[in-house]
Parts: sequence; structure tokens; C-alpha cells
Amino acid sequence: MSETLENLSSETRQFPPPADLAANANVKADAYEVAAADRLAFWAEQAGRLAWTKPWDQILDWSNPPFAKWFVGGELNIAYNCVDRHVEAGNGDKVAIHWEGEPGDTRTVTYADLQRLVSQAANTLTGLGVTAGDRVMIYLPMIPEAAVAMLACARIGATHSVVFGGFSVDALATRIEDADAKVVITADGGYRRGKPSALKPTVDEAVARTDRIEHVLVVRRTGEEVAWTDKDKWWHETVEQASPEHKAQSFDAEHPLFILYTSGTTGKPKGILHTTGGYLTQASYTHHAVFDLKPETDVYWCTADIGWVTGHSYIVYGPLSNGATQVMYEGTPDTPDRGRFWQIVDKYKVSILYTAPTLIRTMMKWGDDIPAKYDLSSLRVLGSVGEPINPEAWIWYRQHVGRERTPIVDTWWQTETGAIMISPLPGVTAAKPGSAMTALPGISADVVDDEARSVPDGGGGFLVLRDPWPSMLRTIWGDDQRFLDTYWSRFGAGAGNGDEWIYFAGDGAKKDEDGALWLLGRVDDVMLVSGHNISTTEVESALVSHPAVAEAAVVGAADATTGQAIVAFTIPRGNVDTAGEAGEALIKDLRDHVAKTLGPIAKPRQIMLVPELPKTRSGKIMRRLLRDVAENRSLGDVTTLQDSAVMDLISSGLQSAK
Ligand code: 6R9
Repeated sequence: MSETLENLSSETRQFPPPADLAANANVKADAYEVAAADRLAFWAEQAGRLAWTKPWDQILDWSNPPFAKWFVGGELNIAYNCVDRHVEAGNGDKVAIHWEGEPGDTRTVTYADLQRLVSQAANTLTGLGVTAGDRVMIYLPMIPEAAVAMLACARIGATHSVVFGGFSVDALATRIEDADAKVVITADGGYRRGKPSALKPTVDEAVARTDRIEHVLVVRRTGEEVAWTDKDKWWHETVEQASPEHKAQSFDAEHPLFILYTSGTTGKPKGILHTTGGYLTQASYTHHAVFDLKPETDVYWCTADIGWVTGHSYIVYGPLSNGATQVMYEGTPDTPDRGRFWQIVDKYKVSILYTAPTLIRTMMKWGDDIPAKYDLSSLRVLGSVGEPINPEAWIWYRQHVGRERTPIVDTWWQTETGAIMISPLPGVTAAKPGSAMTALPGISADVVDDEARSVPDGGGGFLVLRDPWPSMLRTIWGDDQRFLDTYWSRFGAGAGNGDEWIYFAGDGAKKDEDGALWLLGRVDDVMLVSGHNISTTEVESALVSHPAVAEAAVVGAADATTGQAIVAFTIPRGNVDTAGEAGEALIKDLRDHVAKTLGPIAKPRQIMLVPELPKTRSGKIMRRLLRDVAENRSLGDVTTLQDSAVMDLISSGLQSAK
């Protein structure tokens, strides 16, 4: 039996770039040809956008695949590249971060401020005994100190590992142990949903569980009372008193920059390791290319949390290396009201906005009238990341946020890839709603069948990456074997057939008739219905294309007749009546709508109307938990759930519906 995905939906709308953007774009169509002609020379040219203190001897060493070394022998300092060189170029007074606290307090951090703060934090960490190669955990809310802490580590060659503020004691303690960290940087708390939310008690408990941590640096954010131990030091009594003079030393291009843990579906979290020169090269280039950043005039805002890879590459390293002015927001999108995001765009005249499909669908649910109240005319490029964006959410984003003018860049990448891999270029690509379109210049993505054969246009299968890329993960921290098993043993040399090393991304994808790429969700989530492989994404997008639906999650549940059957959890839009018979009628209508859009094979066996869906902190739907509900099992691991009350809401809603 072939494992290849069925091709169900066919979206034909297409939006070419606005003429003025195309004419002035940072990256034009020729970049694809230049990169294809000599991929390594292309990446060397992009590395040349950075300041190196010692040039590299070799662009790529791939003599021991899949362990890559990029820019071998080169040396640079990441913090110097993200901060000092902009000050030296005369841009010290330029705003690096417009910070907006959830309660409405604000701070303006210039590049000169950032240089002073990062130098002070670097001196403090050195004073605490942190040296190059040591690991430092960062567990902070979305405050400027989060970026400062990361850059201070990078400046002295310490490897940082950021953990989402809000992850549990268990999650933090396991990561401290696995990374063998000696310092934690945290805060008393941060603001979420209009209230202070404590962080320090979690750190206290996690630190007490291990004997590894020597010092805890604590930023005062909320001013709430905190317990104090002899390992604790206030940030304002140390960092803010330290010398602002610090000479950045250079590090090898392959020096470990950070470890970021991804939870994965099974087993203990994987510590994804990124290094220095290649990572910064690709984070910086892709930010310049995909968002068309003009550092003199643009105001950029990425709404991700710093604890997610998107926050690493597209709040800290990409934008700051490019000298961007950006907005950083501490809190939730509905505090004090559901217009907060648009009020921020309006206030700071944001021109480039990068957010996630989950937020776009939430905004759709809240209603078109909310963004309509604000002046969003400053926006010129919109981005999406984290999940496949359903065509209807894409269209809504363009219409109600982009006001029919702005290109949308749907960017596919992973913690493991370090930077964007597949995306339209805003001045080049005629984008199709729901498609990430094509691999960026210098990147080779493909869709293959279960025997690693490239599928023809129109076919579906597994997304793979064929050539090493500069910001690729170097290994899983402390576990080379797991690195090989997880990403390299599915296809190609890692699996013993052929000598090409092919990276297995774990996502299903298809190529349309023009060769554009459509991401179809994690392969673990693909449903097998009567022998047909059906993607969750396509059924979800069909549901979201119905005017009564704001959001949908689809899972395959065991079924005696069909092997698996499609079960859909659907959030109705705000104004839709779902009581009694109206609810029954809606469910019937939705089942028919899916069958009509995708074909009878995709008709859900069951549709449940729910108020919320379980999501991770980075906004990804946790289908695993919904599968537990659909198969009447007790729930699996819920520790990475954003809001643990959601599963109770779903279960109680189902009971009352019975
Ligand atoms: C950056 C990030 C990676 C997984 C990835 C895929 C999904 C991310 C996507 C997308 C479709 C996009 N994903 N962007 N799917 N279209 N534009 O999200 O990293 O948290 O490691 O997740 O997210 O399934 O494999 P990470």
C-alpha cells in the first residue's frame, strides 16, 4: 500500500506582489538563479552581510554527514553583529525596541541602550563565573531583558537555553538537568490577561530539585513579593550597576549559540543545538529577504514569544542583525480588549507584521468589526508561521488586516531548521492562499514518496530537505544517535539506500500543478480512511471555508469499518446560533460541505461543536489530546498545553451534548 497522501483540495486564487514593492524589493527573482548556479557561493555572499573578525577557510565541510560545519575557521561575535556595529555605524540613537507592557507601560530601547545593557549583563555573567561554553537558562516574560540576556550570553560565548515562561517546574527542571546549566535568568513575574503572573516560584522549585544551578538572576518586573534564596541576585542590583564597557571577543563559527527544546510527540524533549556563523547568516538573510526589511523606514513586529524559535530568529537575531526597529509586546491579544493588536499596529505604525494562523483564526472568530476600527494603513507585508494557514484565514488576513494591498508570506520552517526555508518573496512571488509556495534561494526542498522518489507536480508525500543549509541544527544536545534516528534514517544515506543524505522534516506536503508546495500537517496526524491517506489540514481548511466556522481541528479515530474515521472539533464563529436543532442542522450542513468540497471520502463521521481547542504555547493544535477524546481514552501528557482548562471545557461540552 502506498503511503502517499491523497490530493483533495484545489485552491486557484493567486495574488501577485504590488508593483511598487516589486520594483524596490530587497531580493528579486534573479536570486533563485544565482543561488542555483552556485549554492555555496550564494551563502558565502549572505555571510558577507555580517561582520567577521576572521574570514572562513571553507564555506561548508560536509565530510562527516549529517554533521555539518559552515564557514569553517571563521570567527565573529553575534552580539557585536546585532548591536555594536549599528552603534559604530552612527545608529546608536535609533530605536531597537519599542516595548509595550501589557498594563500599558512602555519603554524605548535604542541600539546604544542595548549596547550598554548587553555589556553590563555580559560583565555580570562573567562576574558570576560564567565562561564560554557554559549553559545559561533563560525563563523570562516578554520584556527587553529577555533579548538582553540572550545577547549577553552570546557575547561571552555562553550557550543559552530559553524556556517558555509558563512551562511547569517539571519542564524547567528537566531542561536544566539535560543542558547541565549553571545559571538561571528569570523575573519575579510578568503580566498576562491583566494580572501579574509569577515566575520565580517555579524557578525556586526547579532549582531546588537539582544541584547544578549556582546563581539565579532575577529581573524585577511586577514588584510582587518573592521568596529569596542565597543563590538569588536582583538584576537591578547587579547588571544595572555593572560596568557598561565590554569588549566582545570573537568565537568560532561553529561555537554553540543556543539549545532550544522541542517537546516532540513522544519521549523526553529534544535539545536542538544551533551554532554561530551559519545560524546568524541565514536568520539575518531570510529576515532581510522574506520581510523585505528596510531598516531606515520599517517598523517590524513579530508577535511570537521569545521561548519559541520564532522569537529567537525573528525577534532577536534576524531583526537586530539587520538593524531593525521593532515592537515587542508583553501580553495577550485580548487585554484590555480584543483590539489590542490593532491598537499597537496603529500606535507604532507597524509596517511588517509576523504572526501565527491560530491568532488570525481567533481574530476571525472575534469579528471583522474589530480590526476595522483601527488605522492599519502602515502595514505593507504580513507574515504567517507555525501551522498551515487555511486559505480562508489567509484571505481574511489579507482583506481585514492587509486591506487588500499587502502581500502575505506564509513561512514554513522548524526549530530544527533555525530559519525560514519555504516562503514566498513579497516582491517576487504571486502567492496562493494556503501555500508556502517555494523553497527560498539557496534551499532545496522536495516532496518524496515512501521510497524517497521525488513526486511529480500534482503529487503528495513527505516534505524533505536535500542539501545542508547554514542554519540547520547541528545535533540533538548530548544525543547524536537520536539526531541520526529522528531526521536522517527515514530516507537516503542515513537509511542505507543511495549516498544522498536527505533530511526528513516530519510534515506531509504536496506539489500543485505549478510545483508550488502545500504543507499538510505532521505525518503523525495523517488519517488513513478506507486505505486513503488524508491530511488533517485539508479537511480543516474545508471546514474553515464554511461561513459559520472560525476554527477546526480534525483527527483520525479508530473505526471498525474504515480503519480510521474523521472526527472534527469545530469552533463556530461568534454570531452563529448552535443551540438545539440549529446546532444539529449546522453539523449536518458542515459534513455535507466537506464532502462537497473534498469528496465523499473526506466526509467526517462526527463533528463536535466546541468553544476552544487545545493548543501549545506557540499556538499549535494538540491533535493528540483530541484523539484521546475521540477514542474515549484518558488524556495523555498535558504539560505543554497553553491553557489546561480547555480540555475540561471540551469534555464537559461533549457530555452535555449527549
Ligand atoms: C517555526 C516553527 C515546526 C512545525 C513544522 C510544521 C509546522 C511551521 C508552518 C508549518 C505549515 C507553515 N509549521 N510553519 N506548517 N505551514 N508556514 O513553528 O517551529 O515550533 O519547531 O514547529 O510547525 O509542522 O514541522 P516549530
